[in-house]
Amino acid sequence: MSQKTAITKKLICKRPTFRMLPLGFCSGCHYGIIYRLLDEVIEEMGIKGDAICIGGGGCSMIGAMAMDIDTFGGPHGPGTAIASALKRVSPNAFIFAVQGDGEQGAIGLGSFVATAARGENITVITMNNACYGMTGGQLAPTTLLGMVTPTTPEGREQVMSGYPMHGPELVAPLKGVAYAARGTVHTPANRQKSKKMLKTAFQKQQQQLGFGVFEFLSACPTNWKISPTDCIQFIEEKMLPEFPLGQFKNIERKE
Ligand SMILES: Cc1ncc(C[n+]2csc(CCOP(=O)(O)OP(=O)(O)O)c2C)c(N)n1
Ligand code: SF4
Repeated sequence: MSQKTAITKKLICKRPTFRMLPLGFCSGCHYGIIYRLLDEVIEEMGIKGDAICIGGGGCSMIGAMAMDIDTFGGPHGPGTAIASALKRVSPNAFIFAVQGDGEQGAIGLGSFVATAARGENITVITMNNACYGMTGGQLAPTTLLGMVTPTTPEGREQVMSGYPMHGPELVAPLKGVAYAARGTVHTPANRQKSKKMLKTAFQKQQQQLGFGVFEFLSACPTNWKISPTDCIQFIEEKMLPEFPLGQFKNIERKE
């Protein structure tokens, strides 16, 4: 008689029950994983009925528009201003804006910093792929020094294009900011850590503590022109030294 081995199964994550459309991201893009995390967190927190997502211009918009929640398709740049207005007229709604790093750090920078300084009770999710993804990979404020893009064919150099910008660290010292952090999804362990931080960022809004920002590092194989596997190595070796992971601010109560 064969001996049966008992197998204990532990559910680590399950498929979210809502998503209207399939996601049309390039193969190897991390945006799909990030949206999956957003789906999971929204479902686990039970905020689906109250949530409104503001998408901007850029690839991140593709995922925002495919969520089965209320969405607002804002123009490229002022997503945080739109989110502020929506929160003021619907204070009981759960408002989050999704922005590309290009959008947030360039055309939308004034709005991003002003919204943080005002301490608007909203959450901003940033997708940092170190370039303007949708329009062909041009230089963004987050592009790494030495990184080749169509607008920096010799690689970004500081004298002409400045240093890379760090969104969460930039606004963390402002009094209106309740939460500022960065994560990545390029390994399963980091995916789980990021999920935890994303949930914390969302909880700050529920607790009415003020502005929250959570930045995801994300691969863009199409514009980086390397394979999805090499993208993981690129994040590990090039992005992490420039963009440290973790929480830069996490307040428990307002001053
Ligand atoms: C006002 C305005 N300026 C410029 C554009 C063109 N545009 C569309 S997407 C984009 C860049 C997107 O890059 P990023 O914000 O980093 O988002 P990603 O595509 O990488 O997610 C630009 C410049 C636009 N749609 N509207
Ligand atoms: S262009 Fe880059 S960011 Fe946009 S969907 Fe493709 S891989 Fe993702």
